[in-house]
Amino acid sequence: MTSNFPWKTIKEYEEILFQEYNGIGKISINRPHKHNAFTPKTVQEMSEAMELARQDTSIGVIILTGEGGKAFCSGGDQSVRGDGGYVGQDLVPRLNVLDLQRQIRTIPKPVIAMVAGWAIGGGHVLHVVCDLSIAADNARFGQTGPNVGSFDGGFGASYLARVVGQKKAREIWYLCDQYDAQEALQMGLVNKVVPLDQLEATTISWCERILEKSPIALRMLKSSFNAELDGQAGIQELAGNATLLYYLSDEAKEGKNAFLEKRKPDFSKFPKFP
Ligand code: S0N
Repeated sequence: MTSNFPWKTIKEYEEILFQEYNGIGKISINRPHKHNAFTPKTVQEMSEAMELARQDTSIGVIILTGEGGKAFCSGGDQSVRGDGGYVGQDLVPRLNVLDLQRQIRTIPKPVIAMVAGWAIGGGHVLHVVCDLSIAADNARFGQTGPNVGSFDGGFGASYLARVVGQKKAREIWYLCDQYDAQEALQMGLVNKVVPLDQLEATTISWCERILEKSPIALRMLKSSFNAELDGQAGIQELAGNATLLYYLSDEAKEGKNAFLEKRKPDFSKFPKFP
């Protein structure tokens, strides 16, 4: 699937592409020969790119995808799965995709999964944890864990159940069936289905519409959606954003300035809202 947009590389990696276009960051798994299955290195590169996208104030929205048009991601690369996790070049077993899932969930910018082809296993969970999912008509979704000797009982089970409901989530995991794009749309697993040749243009168009919106409103909304489900970690995220807003106020600035000026702060002029 060739791109019609002038993406610029932000940083070169071995197993992913990390690019930017007009305030949109794109992180793309580049292992199409394995249906974009991830190794510990793929995940480590995605994590670094996600952090760079977070820190880059010119990026307002991130697309997560896979190269080749035949797969978004087919999960953990089973050929490097060892005892205790997926084994990287340092021979240490890891399941570092869990860290990436949390990054996607907590980065204060919308993350959109652009899904062509297979979104399977741990690759399916990656699209589930994204804020939005746009699917090509060739997309196929499913979990394989109970067939291949694994399971994701974290976001892969609990958040999936929040998205599609308990009965459907249990069906997805217990039967390990594969679902086409229309079925995914019907169960609320994806936001939109488009022909494959319109996938990128549609995703960019959604990103551009999001970029027109207030970044702080989007940030607050993302952490508000998370807070209901994520317990203390969710409240911390939402409260961090409340603190950010408070820092921006004259009232908070008065406290800081008074300290630096070695005087008593005067908060009397600030309204005590009802
Ligand atoms: C996607 C499938 C159904 C596509 O079938 P198709 O079209 O017939 O293509 P294939 O010929 O099978 O594949 C093309 C080439 O790609 C290789 N390949 C595909 N997927 C993988 C993979 N996951 N690992 C390694 N290689 C893969 C094929 O081998 C083939 O290569 P060649 O041409 O050289 O033979 C089909 O490919 C399929 O079923 N794939 C496997 C899907 C799967 O089971 N994935 C792993 C699921 N588990 C995880 O992802 C674990 C990670 C995880 O997220 C997790 C997180 C938290 C807690 C636990 C877990 C956990 O589940 O362990």
